[in-house]
Amino acid sequence: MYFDKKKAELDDFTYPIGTTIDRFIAQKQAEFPQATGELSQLLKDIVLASKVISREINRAGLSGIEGMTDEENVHGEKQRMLDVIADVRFTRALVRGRQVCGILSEVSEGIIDAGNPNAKYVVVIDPLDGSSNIDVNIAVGTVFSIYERVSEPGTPFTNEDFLQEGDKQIAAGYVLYGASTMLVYTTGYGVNGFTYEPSLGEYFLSHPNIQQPESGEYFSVNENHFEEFPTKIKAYIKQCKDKHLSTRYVGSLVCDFHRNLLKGGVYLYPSHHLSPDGKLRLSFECNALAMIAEQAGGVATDGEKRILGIKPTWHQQRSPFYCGSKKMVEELLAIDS
Ligand code: P6P
Repeated sequence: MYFDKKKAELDDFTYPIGTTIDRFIAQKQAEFPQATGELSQLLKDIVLASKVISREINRAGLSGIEGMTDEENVHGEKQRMLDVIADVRFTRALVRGRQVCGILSEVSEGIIDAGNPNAKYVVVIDPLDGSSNIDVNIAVGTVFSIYERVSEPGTPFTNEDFLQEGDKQIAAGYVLYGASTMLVYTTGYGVNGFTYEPSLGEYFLSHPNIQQPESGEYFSVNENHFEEFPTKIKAYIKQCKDKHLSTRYVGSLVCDFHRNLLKGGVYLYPSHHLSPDGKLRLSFECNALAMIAEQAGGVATDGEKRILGIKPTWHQQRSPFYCGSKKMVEELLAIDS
């Protein structure tokens, strides 16, 4: 005999599941009648690869893929297996999605030819930033930038396509493989965050229209080379301590950036004698996060110039990186050098 469930009892089973990322992307595309759907497809290709990487990371400890390969990257740094796996997953999804003509990956040597010379977009990606943290189960991230190529569609891509300043980004975002997997991105019209529900294999809009608090209680910096930091930075760090702000430094850029984005705070990676141009890479890490920060009301600078206005001269160009809550970064910039 069937029980007649009262409507109120059904509410537990009929609550709205929310907006999936695919539906969100489609809704945003509809706001631009001239949109062809190429950017939407490209974003979905990144979403797909991120789901696969989320699964690999969440079982890394069991599948023996936490260790190192015998490969080195362009900096002579040993590559981890998950770096390579993430690189393969993202580049394969992008190539098969057919919306990019070329991919510049922090893991791969040189520009990857996507075999789609008519595609109008290029992607610059750090497939797995902070991957050394995986062995100790600390969150890591993917950082990506989407640019419109400057070379003619139908011709081979050029080096210039991958040396554009951050202001030229069509879209930028990151994936944080943390306690939950989140994808946060912008196309220049605000910042939105999506949380992955593995049991459904879907991202759902969980953080609409993210606004970075104008100030915050956190500053993120590794002070191992404090004495060699620029004077302005040393003075700013002392200011933070005098205000009893809290140091929060995970050593995983996307993690630190995401916390500061939601709670308010500032991330500092200064130049010092061992890294005269800073450690972070302008094209692979700084530009995407700087676009997200500015779109959310924050500020991103190299200590003098806006990050997004810096024209890279080479793919691996590094930059000092000071990024976060508007008032906190402005206080840093206001300090006389
Ligand atoms: P340090 C990871 O290697 C990374 O690129 C970022 O994710 C992180 O914020 C930074 O370097 C950590 O660098 O010198 O503090 O170990």
